[in-house]
Amino acid sequence: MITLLHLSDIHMGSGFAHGRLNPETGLNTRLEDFIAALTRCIDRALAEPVDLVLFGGDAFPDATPPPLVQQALARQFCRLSAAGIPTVLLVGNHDQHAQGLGGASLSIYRTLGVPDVVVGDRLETHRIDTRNGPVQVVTLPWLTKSTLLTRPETEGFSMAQVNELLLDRLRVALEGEIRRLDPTIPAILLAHAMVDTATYGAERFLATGRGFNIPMAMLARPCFDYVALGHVHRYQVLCEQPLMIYPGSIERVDFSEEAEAKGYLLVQVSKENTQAEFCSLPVRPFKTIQVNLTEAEHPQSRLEQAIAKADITDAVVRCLYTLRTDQVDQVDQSALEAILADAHTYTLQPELKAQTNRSRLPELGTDSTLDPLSALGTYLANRDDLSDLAEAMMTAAAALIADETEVDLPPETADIDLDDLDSLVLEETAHQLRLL
Ligand SMILES: [Mn+2]
Repeated sequence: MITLLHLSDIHMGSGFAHGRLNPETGLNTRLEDFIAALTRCIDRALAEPVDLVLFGGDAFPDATPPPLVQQALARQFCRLSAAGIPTVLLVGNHDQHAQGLGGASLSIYRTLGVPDVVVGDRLETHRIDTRNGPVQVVTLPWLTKSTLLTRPETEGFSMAQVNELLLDRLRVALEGEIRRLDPTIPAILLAHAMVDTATYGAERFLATGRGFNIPMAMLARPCFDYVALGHVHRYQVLCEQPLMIYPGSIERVDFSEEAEAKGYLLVQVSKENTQAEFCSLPVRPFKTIQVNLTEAEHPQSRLEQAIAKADITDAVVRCLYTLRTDQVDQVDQSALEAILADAHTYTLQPELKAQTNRSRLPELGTDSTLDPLSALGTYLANRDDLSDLAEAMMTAAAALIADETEVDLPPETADIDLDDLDSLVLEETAHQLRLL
């Protein structure tokens, strides 16, 4: 039996806006929180000690973390290396560099030849000798179109067709790895992917790359004794046989993770019966206080009551309140700030209730016979702030409506790599245009 620790989605260096400067260390307190969470994971791996550590991808918010952040992560993983605990670092979408292949932020470990560290930046099977015997780990990093397909192969294809083609290629490539597995040795699939049956988390707001969903059945293969996932920030068990789990992120990246438990998994892998235990981490609480003051007779005391009721000590707090324009003078911000002083950090986010509905352009009216391009043209003609982009938007919209995937954009957008454009968003725009 192999005991392993499975963690994922560290995102070290993100969410600084929710922290403050620690005058004693000169560091943002949220960086310190993320370091503390990772340190606890590594402490546990060493204390057990586990035979293997699997990291499911997304080490940093992007592939070029500042040296300080890069070092903070390396310092923790090097403790595993020093203890002789094999570690697999999988490349997530946030670790990939837009230019070139491979995980720029993680491949440094391979370049330096850090002992017992394996970098999973392609679909590959690694045979790893642990102190409790050998194990096979198939790494499946975040896939993009360029990982499995060349540009000419996808020319003239719609996004849906490209996704189909990608899945076909993946099916064949994964089958190749599976057939080469030794059935007498425990086998694990470590994948950074959006599995179609997962419940979404913050990752859907964070991902800028073009990704695609993988059907669960493609990964839930009986040859695997455990399927270790990364990418979705919410802890969830997707499948029991084989056991397939997203451990989620180890710290809260933003408010969308307010209610989620954060932690890592301790997994006992065997050919007969794999068991996993979710171990929660004592991460910093996030607290949303939401109050509608528009009907309140005494907005200030109503707001103060709501804050007093919430457990804000050491929490990252946001206070969202709606009020009428005539109530603005009745809210004393400095008094609120005094009450919120026990919070780790806080933001006050007042929203004025609109007195009138937003007016539509009369030209757009309710005339449903207007074609999408004319509608977009009318809209742009009324938006002086978009005049620089108007021509490019019209060209792009026309191409999208014609279902063309290659869009010739004007020179001012030439520094944008088309592969980085989230064409799903563009497609969505096209759909909305059709609905105008
Ligand atoms: Mn991800």
